[in-house]
This record gives sequence, C-alpha cells and structure tokens, in this order.
Amino acid sequence: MEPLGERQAACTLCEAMCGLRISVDGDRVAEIRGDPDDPLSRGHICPKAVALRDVQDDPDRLRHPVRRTADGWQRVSWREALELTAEGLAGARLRHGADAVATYLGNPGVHSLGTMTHGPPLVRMLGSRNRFSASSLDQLPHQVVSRGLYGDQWLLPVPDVDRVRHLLVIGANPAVSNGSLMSAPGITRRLRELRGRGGRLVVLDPRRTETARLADEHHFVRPGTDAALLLAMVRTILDEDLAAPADYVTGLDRVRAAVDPFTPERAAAATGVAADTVRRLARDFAASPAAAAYGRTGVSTQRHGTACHWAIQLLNIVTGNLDRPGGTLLARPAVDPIGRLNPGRSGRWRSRVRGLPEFGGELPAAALAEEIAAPGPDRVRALLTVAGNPVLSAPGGDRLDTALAGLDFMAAVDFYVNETTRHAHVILPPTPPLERDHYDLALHLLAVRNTARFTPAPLPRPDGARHDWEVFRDLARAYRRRVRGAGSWSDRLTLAASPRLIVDLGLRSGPYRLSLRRVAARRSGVDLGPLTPSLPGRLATSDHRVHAAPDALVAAATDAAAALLDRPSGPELLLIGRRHLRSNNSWMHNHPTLTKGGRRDHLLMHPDDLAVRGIADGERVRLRSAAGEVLVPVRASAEIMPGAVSLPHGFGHGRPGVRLGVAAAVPGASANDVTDPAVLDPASGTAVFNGVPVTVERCP
Ligand SMILES: Nc1nc2c(c(=O)[nH]1)N[C@H]1C(S)=C(S)[C@@H](COP(=O)(O)OP(=O)(O)OC[C@H]3O[C@@H](n4cnc5c(=O)[nH]c(N)nc54)[C@H](O)[C@@H]3O)O[C@H]1N2
Ligand SMILES: Nc1nc2c(c(=O)[nH]1)N[C@H]1C(S)=C(S)[C@@H](COP(=O)(O)OP(=O)(O)OC[C@H]3O[C@@H](n4cnc5c(=O)[nH]c(N)nc54)[C@H](O)[C@@H]3O)O[C@H]1N2
Ligand code: SF4
Ligand SMILES: [Mo]
Repeated sequence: MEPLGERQAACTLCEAMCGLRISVDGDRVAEIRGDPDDPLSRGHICPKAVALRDVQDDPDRLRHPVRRTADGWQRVSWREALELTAEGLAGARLRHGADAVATYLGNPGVHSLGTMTHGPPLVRMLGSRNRFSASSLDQLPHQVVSRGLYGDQWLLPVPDVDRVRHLLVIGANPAVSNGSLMSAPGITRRLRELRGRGGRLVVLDPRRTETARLADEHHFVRPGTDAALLLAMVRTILDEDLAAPADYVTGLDRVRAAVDPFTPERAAAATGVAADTVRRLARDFAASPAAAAYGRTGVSTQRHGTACHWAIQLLNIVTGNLDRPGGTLLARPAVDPIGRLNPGRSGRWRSRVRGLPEFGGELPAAALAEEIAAPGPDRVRALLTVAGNPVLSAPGGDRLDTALAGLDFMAAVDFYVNETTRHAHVILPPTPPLERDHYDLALHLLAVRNTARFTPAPLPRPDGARHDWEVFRDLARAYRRRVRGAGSWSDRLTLAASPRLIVDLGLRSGPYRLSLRRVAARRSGVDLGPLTPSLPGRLATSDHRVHAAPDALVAAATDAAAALLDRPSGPELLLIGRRHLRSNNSWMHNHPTLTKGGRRDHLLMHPDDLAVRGIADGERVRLRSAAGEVLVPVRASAEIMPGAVSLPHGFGHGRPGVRLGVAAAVPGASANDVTDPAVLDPASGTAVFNGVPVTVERCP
C-alpha cells in the first residue's frame, strides 16, 4: 500500500469540469476537495464531486464483464465478453446489413477522455446510419443554429460571464446545473460578482428557479412559447433602430422579414409576458455596453428549440455583442477540434420509419424505439449503448424499454445495470472516473476561460480492469476479424493509439503549440487567459461572414409563428422538467452522499391549479399526456407559474432486474413515460421535454 497521498483530478460529473484534490489512502479515496489553484474552477466544487467516491466504492458498480443468462448475470472474462459482443454486432451486420446495428452514445461519454477518443471511430467502423446520442435529447438546436449562422455546428459562442454587464438567461438554471454549453464552475459566485459590479441578471423561466432568485428580474414564460418572446425582442431592436451589428453580418433584411409577425402584443398573448415588458427587455438588452443572451435546455428541448436559439444568437448578433468581451465569444481550446469534425452536414439520409433527416451523422434518439420495433426487413436488430440510459432519458422511454426486449443482440459499455443495460446480453464495464486519465476534449470548447489540464488517473486500477478506450480498441479488433475491411484507415489508426498520444498530438498541433508534458507539468492546469475576439476569421461559412438568415432558420421561425401566434392556449397544463443539485440525470440515485435530504422526484404544481382540481398538497396524482401516464406525488408551490407543472427526469428505477441498491427505495416515476416521442423540434429533430400538454387528476 502506498502512503496517504495527494492527487490531482478533474470532476467529470458536469460541464463545469472542476479541479479536484484527492487524498488517497492506498487505493482508496479518503477525501475530495476543490483545487484552489485551478485557473478555471478556483477551488469550487459542488456536492456531486464528493459522490465520485460513492461511484468508486459502490458495491453495485460492475467491476468485471457480465453476461445475461436465464439465472441472472454471470461473470465472464474480458476475452469472452468482447468475443460475444463482436459476434453479436458483426452477426447482425452480416445477416441483415450494416444499418441493422444501432448505437446510442449517452451523456457521460462526453466526460470521459477514452470514450471521446475511441468511441466515435468504433461507432463509425460499424458502418450504420442508425446512430443515436444524447445530443438529440439536449443541445442539438444550438448546433443546427451554429451550422447555419457560423458554418460549423461546433462554433458555439459562450457568454463571457466574468465581464458581462447584462446577462439574459432563458430556460437555464445554472445555479443548479452548474452551467451547460458554458463551463463556468462556481457560476453562482460569478453571477453574484456580475451584480456586484453593477451588472444585471434577467431570467425568463416558467419556474422561479434557484437562478431566478439571484436575479434582478424574473418573468414567468408559458412553457414552449419563448420563440415568440425572443423573436419579438429581435423585432423591437430592429424596429427601434437599436441594432449595431458587425460589418461581417449578412442577411439582416431577411431577419427583419422573418421577425415581422412577432409583434410584442402577439408575443404577449402567446407567452404571458406583457408587451411593454417585451419592449423593455429588448431595449435594456440593446442599451447595455456588454450584454449576452444565453439559453439552455428549457429552450432547446422544446417544440421550437431551433427558433429559440436562432433568436438568442440574433439578439447577440444584432446588438453587436457577438464576439465582444463581455458579450459572447468563442473559446479557443488548446486541442481545437474545429475543422476536423463533421461541421454539421445534414439530410444525407433519413430514418426508416418516420423519414427524419440525419444531422451531423445522427438520427433523433426519439426514433430509436420505432426503428427497433416497427416490422420490416431493414429494422434494427442489434444495439450498442455507451454511457447512457435512454429508457429513462429518451421520450417514450417505456416503449423503448419494450422494444429493447425484442432485439436479437444488445451490448452496453457501462458500469451499472440500469433500466436500459438490463436488456443487454453483455455488459462491458470500463474503469470509473477516478481510475482513468483525464483531459477534457469537449468542454474546453465551451468554457468561459481558456485553460488546459491533464490529470493522470488518481487511483490505480485493480488487476484485470480495462479502460473504456481499451474496450473500444479490443472490440474493434474482434469485430474486424469478422467484418474484414471495416473502418477507415484513419479510424483504425486512432483506435490503435492511446488517448495520451492523441491528446499530445492535439496539443502540439493546437493554437498554443503545447504538449502533454508541458500541460501535465502544471498539475492544476495551464491558464491560457480570457476569451478573446476571433471573428470573422474563425467563421466557417464560405464567405467568412455570419449568415444571419439561413433558410432552415427562417422556416423554423415561420413554423413558430403559425404554431404560437393568435392561438388561444388550451385548457391543459404544460409539463416542464427540473434538475436538482444532488441528482444527476438518470444515475447516482443510489449514492448516500446525494440521496440524503428527502425525495426530489415530486411534481411541482401551483396551489391554484391544485385547488381547482380538489387535490391536496402531498397527494399522489395521475399525470397524463397523449403518450402515457405516471403516478407521482405532488407538491404545492407558488414557485411554478399557474398552468405549468414540473417533474424531474431520470427516475423510474423500480423495474425488475435493475441493480441499483438503495435507489430501489425511491424508484420514482419516469417523466419520459409521459413525454411524446412523436413530437420533435422539426428543424433539429430534438426531443420535446418542455411544454408537453398534460392533465393532472386525483388518483382514486
Ligand atoms: N424528460 C427529460 N428527459 C431528459 C432531459 C430532461 O431535461 N427532461 N434531459 C436530457 C439530457 S440534457 C441528457 S444529456 C440526457 C442524458 O441521458 P443519458 O444519455 O441516458 O445519460 P445518463 O442518464 O447520464 O447516463 C447514465 C448512465 O451512464 C453511465 N456512466 C456514467 N459514467 C460513465 C462512464 O464514464 N463510462 C461509461 N461507459 N458509462 C458511464 C452510468 O453508469 C449510467 O448507467 O437525458 C435527457 N433526458
Ligand atoms: N445537478 C445536476 N447538474 C446537471 C445535470 C443534472 O442532472 N443534475 N445535468 C447536466 C446536463 S446533461 C445538462 S444538459 C445541463 C442542463 O443545464 P440547464 O439547462 O441549466 O438545466 P435545467 O435545470 O434543466 O434548466 C432548464 C430550465 O429551463 C426551464 N424551462 C423549462 N421549460 C421551459 C420553457 O419552455 N421556457 C423557458 N424559458 N424555460 C423553461 C426549467 O424550469 C429550468 O429552470 O445540466 C447539467 N448539470
Ligand atoms: S460543479 Fe459539481 S458536478 Fe460539476 S464539475 Fe464541479 S464539482 Fe463536479
Ligand atoms: Mo444534457
């Protein structure tokens, strides 16, 4: 046993990527603290970081591969597990064609170096058009909008929170989520600093959230109607000659025409925000010397997600705040992937059942269940999931649950038996976060400051444990023995390399000409300074200009106008989601550090909405939509606007065969048994989790 030591690490549980210091006692974690010397996180951590130890020590976490048998899960060797998986995937391809094998890449994969480097080449090697990921349950509208405006889906401007003077937050709750598409550890402190320097925080959200409580101004917006409000703000700014866009912006005449239907009065009728308020919000935003509009999942995973994010970018563009310090800027990561990734090509193929177009090489995750279940010679027969739980995370999860049982073969790269992986024939569990090296290949692209940090694995891996990249590499080898010639030579080269080598090459060819050795020598990370202006140089459009009004985005606004304007709102309630500081998507609900402090899976409902239905606070209610229903406990709260109800996702753990220890005690209900896979944001194919029409009734 080694003596008690101090190790550096990075938290991989959300996008803030906080730096950690871990006291290690032999091969166990004694303590986890924030790293005060980390140039981005400056010592910040949240309660989830401490739960990394729970993940490490959890007896329910799989430590060796298992195969499903009639008598339950049986331990198998890595060799056997990899051969079985390769056989299952290759067999389906050889019998039914490459599209018979689907993949789903879940959210935590983004936070693992080895899955980032080795997952995509393995997936491409399978040669299937049926690729799915959490992107279409999350941020796809941002990518579609960036592709249209800036030429590349990964050119995602980040709010410059440390210098902004006026921050408009729409459908995001960074005080809880810790920021998303905006890696800003300690965001609560950063927001307080904003107000401390005389700046202004304005929040638009159907719930008076933890972030709204920090704000100067909060307005309730009827769920799913934000596009009307935001496009009316753009209209006001253009109408009142408050616009001051950069000279590399083209297409503003078409913007003007597209926003014309969105008068503040019509927006008010749709959203519940008064017309005078809409005008004032627009004027205040335009008047600030440094303003940023920022929206996240509340305005991504809704019916008009693409129109919302177009409007948000337009607010920044027309006021000249795009690419301005204190506005929104592009980060400049030390490993810069832009130009090497798919820039956001689309429509090259369509899904079999609904004919939905691909974007960036992927199909909407909301279509996975039907691609498996709908009969036909071309249906999906085999599935590989990596770091995900779409049975709880995708709309219509209950249908996916049923569909998975009908697969010929399924494998999962995951260290838990969850609601999805319980259907796998083989589960391949990689090393957990604290046993692997880390460099963040994705999130430095989205950070509010340019930094770079490499942390070697803080804990040794036990004998026989494998890293995810080794699993992908070895799976590719076993697969290629069966499907000769699969995979491009560059993907095979990548699969044969180590993540350290890939990061080193990326750093050396990156904008700062660093190397792994130089970055690793600064244990807390290298500070590369604040975000700096870089446009129009970095635009990926053919003419190096911002295309303010691409056809697809104009069409999304036209669609929003038809759906939202001059329509009386119906009698239904509108369902929205909710995140909690001590809950993480569909997992970690079995961890003692996080689950203390009572249930969080209740439906929030306004007291007036409860009263008219004769429902008492705390009762169990039936929550029903066109797609399905669940029974949930309800809690009265004036925090939520009348007409909206809020339920967190990721619960619904009480299914047979799931091994999640104490989570069985609070299984909760899955919000995605109520959300509807048939309804998408058509411009992006993103699932609709917010603004879902529902009824709530007493449960007899
Ligand atoms: N109704 C509703 N649904 C939603 C949302 C919502 O707001 N409302 N949010 C959506 C969003 S934004 C997202 S991102 C998705 C997330 O949904 P998913 O993509 O399904 O991601 P998770 O639920 O985080 O996946 C959890 C699984 O990942 C595994 N895992 C964790 N770390 C690792 C690792 O390092 N390696 C491997 N191989 N596995 C690992 C865990 O063991 C667990 O089984 O949910 C979406 N679903
Ligand atoms: N603790 C914790 N942190 C997390 C996660 C977690 O599960 N737990 N998940 C991580 C993931 S995968 C992601 S993608 C990010 C998400 O990061 P955020 O988007 O900041 O997270 P949410 O808390 O879901 O915030 C969405 C907000 O939108 C509001 N909203 C819902 N519908 C509407 C609408 O129609 N209009 C408007 N204006 N607002 C609406 C909701 O009330 C909520 O406050 O968080 C990440 N961080
Ligand atoms: S905010 Fe919390 S969960 Fe996110 S990276 Fe930091 S410590 Fe981890
Ligand atoms: Mo997400």
